[in-house]
Amino acid sequence: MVLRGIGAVAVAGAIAGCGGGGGGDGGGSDGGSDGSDGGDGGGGVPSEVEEYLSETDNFDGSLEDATGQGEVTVQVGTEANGGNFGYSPAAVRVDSGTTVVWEWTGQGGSHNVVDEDGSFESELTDEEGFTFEHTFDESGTFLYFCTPHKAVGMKGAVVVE
Ligand SMILES: [Cu+2]
Repeated sequence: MVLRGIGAVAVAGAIAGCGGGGGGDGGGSDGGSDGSDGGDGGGGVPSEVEEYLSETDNFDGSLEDATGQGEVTVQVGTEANGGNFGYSPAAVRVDSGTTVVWEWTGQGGSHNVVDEDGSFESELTDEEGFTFEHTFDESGTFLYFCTPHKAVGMKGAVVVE
């Protein structure tokens, strides 16, 4: 029953098509151009990042684009905020799955890397060459700070796409 119904519709369609007649089949509209001109929307700085880093003097208002890299290094204890109290770059954009490696310069006393939401936290150390890493598997915005120097603006952000 059901099959028969469908068949009838198909036949009717075919007949209609034939009747429509004649014309040269046209092939058609190849134009198309497929839309999607890159773009991708990237580039914007989340307002929570701008707000969080508003008193971080080495944040220039943009995110360092580190997408397409499996691993990114952020220096800890670079010259900023009235001493060697900066993360550099202060704000990065990465793909999910990227590992961020923080590397201590040994300048500016003891620093650490503490996520505001508790996703990660390093030791507090002044050891040059010390590293701490975290792999960002989920997209989102991560804000972090250095405990002794948060008050002077030693803060950073990782935006994970
Ligand atoms: Cu610090």
